[in-house]
Amino acid sequence: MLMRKVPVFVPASPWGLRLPQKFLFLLFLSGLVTLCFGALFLLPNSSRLKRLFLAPRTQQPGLEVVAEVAGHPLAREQESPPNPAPAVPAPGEDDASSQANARRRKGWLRRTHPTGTREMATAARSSGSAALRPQEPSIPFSFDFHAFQSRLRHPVLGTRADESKEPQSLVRAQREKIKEMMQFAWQSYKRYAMGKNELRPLTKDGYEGSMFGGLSGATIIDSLDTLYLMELQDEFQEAKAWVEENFHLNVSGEASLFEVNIRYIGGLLSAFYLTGEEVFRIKAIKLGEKLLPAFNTPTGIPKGVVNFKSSNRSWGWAMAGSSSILAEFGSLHLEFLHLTELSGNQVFAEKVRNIRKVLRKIDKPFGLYPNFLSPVSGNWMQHHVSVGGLGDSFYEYLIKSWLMSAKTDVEAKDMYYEALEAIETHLLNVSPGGLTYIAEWRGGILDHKMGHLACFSGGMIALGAEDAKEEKRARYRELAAQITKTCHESYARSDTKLGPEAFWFNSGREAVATQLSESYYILRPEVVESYMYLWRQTHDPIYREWGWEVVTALEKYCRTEAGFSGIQDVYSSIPNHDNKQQTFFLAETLKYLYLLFSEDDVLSLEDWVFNTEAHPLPVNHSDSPGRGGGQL
Ligand code: DMJ
Repeated sequence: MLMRKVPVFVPASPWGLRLPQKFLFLLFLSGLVTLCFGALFLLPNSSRLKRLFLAPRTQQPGLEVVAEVAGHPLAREQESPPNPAPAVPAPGEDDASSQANARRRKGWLRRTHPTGTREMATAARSSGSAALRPQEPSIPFSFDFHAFQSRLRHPVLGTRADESKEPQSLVRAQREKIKEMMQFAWQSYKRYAMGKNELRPLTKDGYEGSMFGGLSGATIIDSLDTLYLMELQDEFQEAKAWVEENFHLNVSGEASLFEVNIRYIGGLLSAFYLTGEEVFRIKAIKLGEKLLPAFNTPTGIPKGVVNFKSSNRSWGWAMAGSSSILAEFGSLHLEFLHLTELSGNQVFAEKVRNIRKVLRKIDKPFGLYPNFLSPVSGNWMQHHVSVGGLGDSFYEYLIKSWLMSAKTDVEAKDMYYEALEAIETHLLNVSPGGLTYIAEWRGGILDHKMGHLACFSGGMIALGAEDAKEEKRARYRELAAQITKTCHESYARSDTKLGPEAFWFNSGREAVATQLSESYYILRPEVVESYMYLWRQTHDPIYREWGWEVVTALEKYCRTEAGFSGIQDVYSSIPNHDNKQQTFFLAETLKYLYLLFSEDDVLSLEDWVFNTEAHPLPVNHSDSPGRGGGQL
């Protein structure tokens, strides 16, 4: 039987092509696509098309971040959940990248102007505005940096009136010395630890620590505004370039909400407000978004630890992990309002307004704010009250919220003066030797000690004195001076002329540490911070004298071959270094010292408030013409 050969079934394509024909057709098609795609590079102004078609890796690093914040498809770092609030508009990307590169090539703010100062601010303005060019109608920009700058009452870096009057003055030389210290601290960090969070000057290496959830470069971001202020232009450029190229947010560790906020967010916000450089604004907002999950609690009081990857928790040591800390959740207000101002995203302001609401409502024992609060129930967890560690910057942010709002946030003002009244009544003491101090309160019992951290309060009370009720103003000025004098005593009574971490007033001893574990000095700023505010308020030369004592002591006991280090015992004149150059030494201690020896119009207090890491944030001068709907 003849078997008929069954034809092999070759399915025809919809166009009736057989396999070899199909292959040839596809080959031709792919060639055509490659040709068209390649042609994009040859077109004269193809950047817009490139933006449509190219993958993120081909963009400038700074631009990738712009895209991330804008929710742009180019987003490379997809670490955070999609932002439910309106996306931050991106600036003109092409202009920003090419001009930023050009600026880097030329060197930013070269000394074409003899004095720097006003001119420097102008140069920064144009540099910033170039990065923000609003000509791209499809990508509107919501923050008008020019208008913001025009509202400032003083040039950012002042007029340097003292330099023209007395070019060789002592104060100028002192300022120069502090600038040299900053340069040395920066260069040492750069040489041995660039990109790490902190420098270890003895071992000459870097240290990441565990507070920042995998974020790096804390020293760089904390230093940006100090470098700018001191006109260390090359160093500022180095820092900025690092932020543009290496500051990545795709981390997944556990971080302190407070520390990331005051150092990173604060540092980036200030750098933006001083320079108008978009990269700082964008990174600040993006990082701010990463902090938002910490607020997912029944009360909206955030937990202290934010897990950049998953859930959040309170500090294990804070009431067995169940409490949030007053100084931490109470020190977000300034930065978060500015995040809203710069992003148009209300979510940041809502978070801190809610914290305010909870605190306003809750019962306060004797009008005092205890340090631990449950983010679940909204109840106090313990009756420990302190103007030092755990409580400190909460009070600071109340008065500064009032000032930053250009004196419109009356609620903050009222809360501040009510709290201060309670502190005065229940915590304030005068020692037998006549030293005024703020003790710590434990359910009605006083610990007669003050921490170094509490020494910021002299400056805070001075800053708030002017807006107190008429009958309290002189009292608060005097109180500020007395507390600052006590803190100076804690320095003067040590062998190194640097102050201990905590000092006591009991058993006949006054303003000294009573045990070795409290005798260390880790380059903290609070005492010189108060000198700076008291100087600006009184112009009493004693504050510059005291400030200079600190400079001398830092040089003698804390300067090492490879940077500055804390010391373990201020009562020993043979220093035992702790091998850490803290980031706040560059952000705060050196900045406040420099300002102490500067004219009052340098970062004028009319225009700026300093966050608790000494990063200047602008006052909302909403009375000025052209003000556009600010939130502060
Ligand atoms: C800084 O990080 C801040 O000033 C904070 O408010 C308290 N402690 C350090 C410096 O001592």
